[in-house]
Amino acid sequence: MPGEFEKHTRCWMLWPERKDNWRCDAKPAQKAFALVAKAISQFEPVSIGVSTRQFEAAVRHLPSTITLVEMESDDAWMRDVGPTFVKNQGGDVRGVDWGFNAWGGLNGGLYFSWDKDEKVAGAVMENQKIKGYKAPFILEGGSIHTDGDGTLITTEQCLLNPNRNPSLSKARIETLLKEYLGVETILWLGQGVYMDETDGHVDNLCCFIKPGEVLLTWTDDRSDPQYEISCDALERLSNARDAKGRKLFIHKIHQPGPLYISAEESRGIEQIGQTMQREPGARMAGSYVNFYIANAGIVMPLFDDPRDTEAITIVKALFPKRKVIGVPAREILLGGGDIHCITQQQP
Ligand code: KQY
Repeated sequence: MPGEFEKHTRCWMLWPERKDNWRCDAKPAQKAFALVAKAISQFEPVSIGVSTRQFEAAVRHLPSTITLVEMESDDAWMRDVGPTFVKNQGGDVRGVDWGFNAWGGLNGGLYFSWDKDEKVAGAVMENQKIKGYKAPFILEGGSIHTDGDGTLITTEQCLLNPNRNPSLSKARIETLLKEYLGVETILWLGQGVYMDETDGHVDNLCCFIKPGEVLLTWTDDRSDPQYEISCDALERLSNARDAKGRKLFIHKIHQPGPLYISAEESRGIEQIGQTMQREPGARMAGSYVNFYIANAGIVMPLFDDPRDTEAITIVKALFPKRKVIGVPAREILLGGGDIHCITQQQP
């Protein structure tokens, strides 16, 4: 699995529409997704899977340079329901189609059912005429990051969660990750970002900038539950060696907020029985690490927060050769994830 910072042929997204996850008929989320797609399309082609019902709305929001592909899904998290692309030495690309259970199935999953989501990876590969491998276990793309040089980072909270693959041991999961992604070393972090509804996806906590360098979400506030989580991750990363025997260089980026759902935002979501409830005052797992690395750019979430300026400065310094575009992303965060979670790079 190449690092995200390696060359892409395109970026895949899905169009949001479910009213029980996106407020006000998903209109504000659609605007935010369109801004993300337009920003990424400055750097690489973008394809978006859209349901038949939403096709006209998507056409209205998006420039014709963005390709719309008719595709059904249960929600809009392409990182998690799309294929994870892998590439061999000869440059052949294949997709890995993981099992998906809406982040926990009937034991803490976020909605029921997820049968349309399960078909998204296949639909993307078919669209691109790319062959794939069907992996016999549950995994979401947001729960892994690789450096393209043999190392993968993930969290115990997610991959060892009994609501994912209860019959698989840690050792068996490591073997499967090695087989399907061609990695040699797995670096296990503990928990993901505080209150992350995915059971701690690594893509909200920590990512590779390049082989040997990671960026970790941080807080200086010792009274914030995030402090312990980030300290634990820092310690594990500081003691780690990657697949090439390197010690990691660890950069920190301070979290925004903390950010909470407002009463108005909560009111705008249609509360239907089988979907996660979004109560006013609930803390959101906001993080600047949840950005997308495009070919010559970075598309990063902003939250209209005092920490935004510092976050942009850090990301610009880490990626001096890429143009950094900040996109207002609170509406995406309200749905439970962010820019990285709604995108998937195709090498
Ligand atoms: O972290 C991600 N990769 C996805 C977030 C999904 C949230 C579902 N409501």
